[in-house]
Amino acid sequence: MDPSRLYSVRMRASENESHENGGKHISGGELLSTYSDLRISVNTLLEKALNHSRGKPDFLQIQCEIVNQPIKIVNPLTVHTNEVTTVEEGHELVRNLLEKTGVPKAIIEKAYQQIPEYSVRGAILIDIHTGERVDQRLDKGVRVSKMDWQTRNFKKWATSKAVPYNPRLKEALILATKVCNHKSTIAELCWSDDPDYITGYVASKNIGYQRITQLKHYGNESGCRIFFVDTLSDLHTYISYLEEQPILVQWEEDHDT
Ligand code: PML
Ligand code: MG
Ligand code: MG
Ligand code: MG
Repeated sequence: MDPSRLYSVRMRASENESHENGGKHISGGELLSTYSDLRISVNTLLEKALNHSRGKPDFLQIQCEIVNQPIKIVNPLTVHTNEVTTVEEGHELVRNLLEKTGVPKAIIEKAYQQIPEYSVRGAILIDIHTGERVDQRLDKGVRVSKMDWQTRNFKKWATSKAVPYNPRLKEALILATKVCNHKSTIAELCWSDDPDYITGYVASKNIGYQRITQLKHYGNESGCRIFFVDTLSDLHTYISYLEEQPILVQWEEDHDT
């Protein structure tokens, strides 16, 4: 990849009108591409939008934009898969892991009480001291963007760690790695809004990317993505890191801890 000419390629798809007109979110996707790979890259995201378990989109947008800022290279978070036998056991583990990252118990419970109220496309930001949502982005939330992981390096990493070449894991791990790389992020909690995918995760710089095999029941289309943040002196700078700072995840064996 020639890092001097990378394009950010973004896709979003919805049903019953566009997202801003109240349509149902179907799919979103992000990648970084060279100019010569743009056709393939656009096609990858087009395929993702057209074959989706949440439905067939009637609004679909793919946008390509040159990246002008310098790209930061980041080592992937370490991955661990926790097998659980019930959704309840899954959420018990979420609570334990979040506490380990430094989110107080009371704030975890407050966040859980708020989850059913959210129907947000992106992520919501919760302050770990007050338990209040601080992003002010309503139903849009914050969309983490401008990030990727070159296929060859991802495959090398996956083989070495005996992790499956799961594109979903890859996308989520890229996002979690970017989010947890910022010092104001204490932890991320996520599970998919896709009815056919029930594995989710808790991630932080210290505990890594902890997959949990059941965080909802099949058929459920409610997802969750929360970033627990330490008091942000500058919300604008934090959100602009998430949306604008280009990140390439790259596994360097010697930097692996
Ligand atoms: C999503 O599908 O939007 C999130 C998937 C999170 C879990 C991915 C994994 O580690 O399997
Ligand atoms: Mg998505
Ligand atoms: Mg790629
Ligand atoms: Mg989804």
